[in-house]
Amino acid sequence: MATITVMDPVTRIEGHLKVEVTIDWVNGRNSITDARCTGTLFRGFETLLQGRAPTDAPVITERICGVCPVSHGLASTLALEKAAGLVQSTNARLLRNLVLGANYLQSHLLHFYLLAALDYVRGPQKAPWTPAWDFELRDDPRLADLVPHLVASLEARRRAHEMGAIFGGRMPSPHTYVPGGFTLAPTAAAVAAFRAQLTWLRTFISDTYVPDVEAVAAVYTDYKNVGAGVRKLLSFGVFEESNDGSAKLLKTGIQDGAGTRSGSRDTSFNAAQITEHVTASWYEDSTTGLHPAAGSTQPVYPKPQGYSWLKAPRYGGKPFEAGPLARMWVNGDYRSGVGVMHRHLARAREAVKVGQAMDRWLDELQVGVPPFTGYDTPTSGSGVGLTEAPRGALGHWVAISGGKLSRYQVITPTCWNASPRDDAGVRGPMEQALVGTSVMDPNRPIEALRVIHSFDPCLSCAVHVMRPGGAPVTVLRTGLAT
Ligand code: NFE
Repeated sequence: MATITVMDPVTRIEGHLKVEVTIDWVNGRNSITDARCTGTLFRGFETLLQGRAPTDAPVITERICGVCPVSHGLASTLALEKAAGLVQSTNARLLRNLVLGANYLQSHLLHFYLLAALDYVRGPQKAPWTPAWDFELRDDPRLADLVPHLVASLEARRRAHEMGAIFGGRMPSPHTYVPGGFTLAPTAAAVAAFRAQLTWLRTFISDTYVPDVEAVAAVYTDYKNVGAGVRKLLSFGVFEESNDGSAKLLKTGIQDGAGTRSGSRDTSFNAAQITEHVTASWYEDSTTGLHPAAGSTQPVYPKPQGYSWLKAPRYGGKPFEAGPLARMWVNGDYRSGVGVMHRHLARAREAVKVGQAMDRWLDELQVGVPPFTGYDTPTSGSGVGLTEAPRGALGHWVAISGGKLSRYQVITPTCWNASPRDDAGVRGPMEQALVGTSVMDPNRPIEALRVIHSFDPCLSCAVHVMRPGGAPVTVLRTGLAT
């Protein structure tokens, strides 16, 4: 008889995700036969932005998440510049790339060492590594270095944050991303300080992070073939190499059938093909299938078919996986396969590529040249900012009317990956990746966790709570919120 195991919440991710898996005896083993991913909080940022000054948007949307605020600030800034018909200056582009790069490095290190690695090795037997599920791990000497690196990685992540703050002013949530440019002009001293941190981090990435991921992939090599999912990959492209955004370090495109003989790559990505379905989401049914530029956020809870606060984004009506594997695949940098270990390997190799490009962008910076070239809020207009957050494709769609924001829609990477079923009843990428996964112990399905963690989900980005009429939040000088 089938068992239904509910992981609520899934731990060692960002934000609050509930995953329900149905486990049944199939062909002589326990296998996941169905899965439902639930975002358990309403985000509401779209609704609270309406009627505000457009220049508020980068500051407010950076609060969607503390792990990838830079991406939200950038997407918002790009959307506002599109609406105003502005093109960024060279120095603004380079500074945006450098702070975003710092954020990528801290996020990738955080994901592997603090969130995913404990699926493969036992951490020190004290908090924060305990309590933990007791399950069988592979005892292999190739993993011996990984445990001390769980602690060593903390310094690496701190350095990445400190590096981003050199140009970003603070981390997380830098306020240097503004329509019209960037608020800080680079000095020679800042460039030198940034390069010193970057050099240390690039060494850590190449000598520690990449070997650790490769060791896990070698010991758990069977996990290359676990959790493939939809095999449709999507990248909006990121790290602009030209001021108009036509050239990017990681290119825009989609890949259908990744890892199969009949796979086809399509670089003619068309953002008009994006829609959001809400049949299985707690939003008004009449708003399903809308393009985000015409999007609507009308919560309805409960409703009969609803099981998530995440909408279900679709490209050409189909679910697509977003993330480092999608980016690296579309760009031609990693095409070894699709599955749990391929996601980890592609993420680590992306860190190498981004770190290398950051060194070049530092060389290209024009010391002393102001990166802000002016911005006037248009009376009306619309624009889209498409970029890539560490976890995948991120889009902000804005409309301005009477000089105020009249519409704002955000689609985050985790909405693509952890989406619920769409209007056709088709499961989202993470749900599809879970189905078919073998499980040793239905009460402690570590195999399911490995699949989930490989996507690096962030439910903070995907959903957020808002308390209309709630008590105001007071921020004390110590930085603690009451
Ligand atoms: Ni909260 Fe985020 C990233 C965005 S994921 S971390 O990367 O956008 O949905």
